[in-house]
Amino acid sequence: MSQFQFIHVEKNQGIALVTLNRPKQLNALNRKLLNELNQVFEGLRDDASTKVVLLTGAGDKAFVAGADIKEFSSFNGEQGTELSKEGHMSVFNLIEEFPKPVIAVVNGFALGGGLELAMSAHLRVASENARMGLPETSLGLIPGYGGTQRLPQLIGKGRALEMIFSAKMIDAETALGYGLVNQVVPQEELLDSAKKLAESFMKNSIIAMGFAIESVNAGLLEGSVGYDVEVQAFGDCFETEDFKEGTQAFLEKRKPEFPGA
Ligand code: DAK
Repeated sequence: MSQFQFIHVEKNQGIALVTLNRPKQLNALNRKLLNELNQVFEGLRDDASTKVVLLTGAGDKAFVAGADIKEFSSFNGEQGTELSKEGHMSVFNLIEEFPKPVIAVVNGFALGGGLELAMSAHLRVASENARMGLPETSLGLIPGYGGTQRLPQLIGKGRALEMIFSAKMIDAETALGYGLVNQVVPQEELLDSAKKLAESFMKNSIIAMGFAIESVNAGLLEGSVGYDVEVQAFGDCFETEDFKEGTQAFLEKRKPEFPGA
């Protein structure tokens, strides 16, 4: 599958290793990468030889440091809402509803859209140097790819809101204690540990796992309007002066001064 600019896919004995490959930008998610991710997952869903998917970032520094701030800093409210909706459907929900296990292999920073991507996977293994957070409020935004819904599902409302309000990162041990990741291992053992986990799953029925994923998701999602509210509120953020100041400050490498109100 070398037709992709930002994604590398390697298949071996039932395991597909999907590597997001923009290491100079810490694998930040731009539209092209998200589009490619959609194509990769649609291909793997229909590929009978793939039983389990591992999703990771290139390099030893980052899983994904968020959505590409340069790209989204010029979006308006309508584009924000539209792209958030599109991203939910084409990538994050596709992964969450994927009928075979998807394991996020968190090899460094997983921030903003990067943590949201890791949370859309069915489980997460992390390296000891991994750092996770939702820094969106420091940019005048809210998490717009399901983070307001999936983080409280995984770690509870109080801890989730603390992470969102503080915009601070937590380390891998704290994430393990919160239940945000399933395992923490030294970085050099990360991929092997994730592969061992995948192999242990492959001894059981992948078809049954697909039904389990569907059932677990139904229990959490059906009747929930939270994602719709997030999409709308996320778009509204793009119309605020706080958003303009937050993203400009990042690009100019300075601290933001939010006008508020
Ligand atoms: N976007 C674009 N470039 C990024 C980036 C990002 N998110 N994160 C890092 N980079 C770039 C840096 O600008 C830098 O590029 P150069 O200056 O070298 O050209 C390069 O990657 C290396 O980063 P640093 O030099 O900053 O590396 P450090 O080790 O000093 O710091 C860091 C690592 C991860 C702490 C720092 O890079 C950082 O704070 N990164 C930004 C984290 C962040 O705020 N991420 C965004 C969260 S908000 C949307 C839906 C969802 C979202 C947006 C839109 N739509 C539907 C429209 C989600 C938003 C978010 O994810």
